[in-house]
Amino acid sequence: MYPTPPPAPHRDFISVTLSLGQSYDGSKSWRRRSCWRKWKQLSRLQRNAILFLLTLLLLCGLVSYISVADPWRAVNGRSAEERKMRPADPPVLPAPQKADANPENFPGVLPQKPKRHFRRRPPNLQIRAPGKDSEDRRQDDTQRRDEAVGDARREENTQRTVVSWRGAVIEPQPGTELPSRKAEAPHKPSSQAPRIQNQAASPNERQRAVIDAFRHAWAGYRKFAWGHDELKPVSRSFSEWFGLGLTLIDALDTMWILGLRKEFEEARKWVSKKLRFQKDVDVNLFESTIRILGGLLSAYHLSGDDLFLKKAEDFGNRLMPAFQTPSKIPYSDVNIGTGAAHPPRWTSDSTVAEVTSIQLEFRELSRLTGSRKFQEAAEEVTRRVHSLSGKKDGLVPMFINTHSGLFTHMGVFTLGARADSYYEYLLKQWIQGGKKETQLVEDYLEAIEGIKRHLLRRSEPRKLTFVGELAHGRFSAKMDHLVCFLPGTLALGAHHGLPADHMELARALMDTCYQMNRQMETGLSPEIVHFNLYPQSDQKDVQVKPADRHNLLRPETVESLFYLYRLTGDPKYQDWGWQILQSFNAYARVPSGGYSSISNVQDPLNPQPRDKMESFFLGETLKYLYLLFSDDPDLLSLDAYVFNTEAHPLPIWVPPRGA
Ligand code: DMJ
Repeated sequence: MYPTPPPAPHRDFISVTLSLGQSYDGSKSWRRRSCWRKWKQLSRLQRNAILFLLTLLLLCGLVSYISVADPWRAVNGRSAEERKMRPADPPVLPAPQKADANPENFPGVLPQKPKRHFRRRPPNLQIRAPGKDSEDRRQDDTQRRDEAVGDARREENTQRTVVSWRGAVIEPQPGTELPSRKAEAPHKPSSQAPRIQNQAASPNERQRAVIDAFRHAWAGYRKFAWGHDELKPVSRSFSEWFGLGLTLIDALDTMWILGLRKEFEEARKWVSKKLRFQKDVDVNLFESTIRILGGLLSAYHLSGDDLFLKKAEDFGNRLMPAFQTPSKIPYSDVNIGTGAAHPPRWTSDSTVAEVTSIQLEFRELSRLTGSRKFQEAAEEVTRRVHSLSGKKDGLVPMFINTHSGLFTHMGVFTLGARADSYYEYLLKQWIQGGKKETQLVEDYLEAIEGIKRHLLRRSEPRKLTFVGELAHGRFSAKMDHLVCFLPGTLALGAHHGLPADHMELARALMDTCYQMNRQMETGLSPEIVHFNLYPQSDQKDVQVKPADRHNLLRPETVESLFYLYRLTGDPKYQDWGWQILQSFNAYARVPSGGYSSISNVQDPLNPQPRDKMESFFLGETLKYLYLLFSDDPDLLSLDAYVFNTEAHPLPIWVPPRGA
């Protein structure tokens, strides 16, 4: 028998009494009828109160289920692979500033501690607010970190775009904002600015050797080429390309990172007093964007000095006429004084890598100034290139016509000159924007599959994995030294959640790039190599044609060594970089100051200096070497910064405060 029901309670308060006596037959229908009768007997107030209570209970249940279920799934439900692909913790960067904001008003901010990769050491670079005592700073920092984490969580709950690629599930980085939305709502000036001062850790022995190399290079530039584009170290003179102090601007952030404050201040004075863009001079859109615009933006971010942002905005404005073409694919050149833009004299084509490797800088300029036009112009190019036909499994041709907007010279595919940084910027824009712009990463992933399918081979006898070229269906075992950016880019992608086999490929290609240096008599890579594909021959793996024996002090091998060491912790990568630095010192260092590109990497007795120090030697090569020799993953953390193709670090975006 069912127990006797309790007496009906006193009705001064709202209650529900369900009598279960009488002719109970245990059937469901009886229970339904009986409940319904009781329900009808209740007053409207009682019924509303019950409904309200039930709804409340339901909501509480739902909320606690969600909060328990998510971590539970994360712990138990994920496959090992999925867990590997979780994006890094959200970086925290200061909100952007308006160009006219007063730099004195911007105290610094510590970025959120990113996930550590291998070793724990005190950070070398600290972002500080000069003039504030450390206690204030700590409190401010804690508060900002908390707020930023809160922002990131809120964002995570509202936006969850998932990119899916051949079984890979890549979640967007939480806490970042879609660039288009950012540009729509110009940012209010922030009370924060990033400032990096490396007063904390003293450089180790190898880093000191890089500083020594930089000082030597800088001494030559300062003495013989001050304010000019490039040093000619042998003839102790200079050469002009744009007439804009290219080396000086390219080297600004390197000086900051290496802690060369006196040199930085002197260069800053030149930028302030002498750098004028109102000049009747043609500049190459790509080269000037990655070196000058990128250099100024990065100097601004590291120093917090508003001068650099003002210069960047001025320069960016002067580049804009390049985008006024029938197709919206920009011309290669623009006159920054007159605003006349044009393609090269011999063609109306632009280079694919050039028009697709200006986006990081233009997007960042929009973010900082609140002016959308830079970002819109650059992203229109990305959109158009994305939808073009003529690709081969994600691989792009090398030229694009500025009138028709179509690819030209179809059927030739390379990861070297004219195409290289197209692939690099697909990945890096995706990272910059917080891993939400799925089209970018999908194009990148497709291209990597295309590389594997069409361009990857192994040499003989050492079976080095290399990336060759394809011309109208014919494979060529030729690889530019420029392609050595790829191991680093692949490793960076794997770090940000892309498939783990990208890291394996990165390691294999890194070995090859090292061998391209190692197998040369000077220990320095030539500009182009050809790989031997024939097992029976007595040839070496790496072969060089006489016309390709030069070395321009390029950064790509040491750039990738930096990423590989930072992301794996394997010390062999540092050792390899150390060997390369020794080789630069042995064969490219000019006693009176500066380093020179050389004509013959196979002749240590006469490497034939070419009398030119490219600006990227200071902007990239020495910077990457210095970072390679650092054991501190917080020194320009890869979770907080993305390096443009000229090694200028730009912040990974976070949402503006209070958004
Ligand atoms: C640099 O200007 C950049 O790294 C660019 O992406 C390729 N060429 C040089 C360095 O080799």
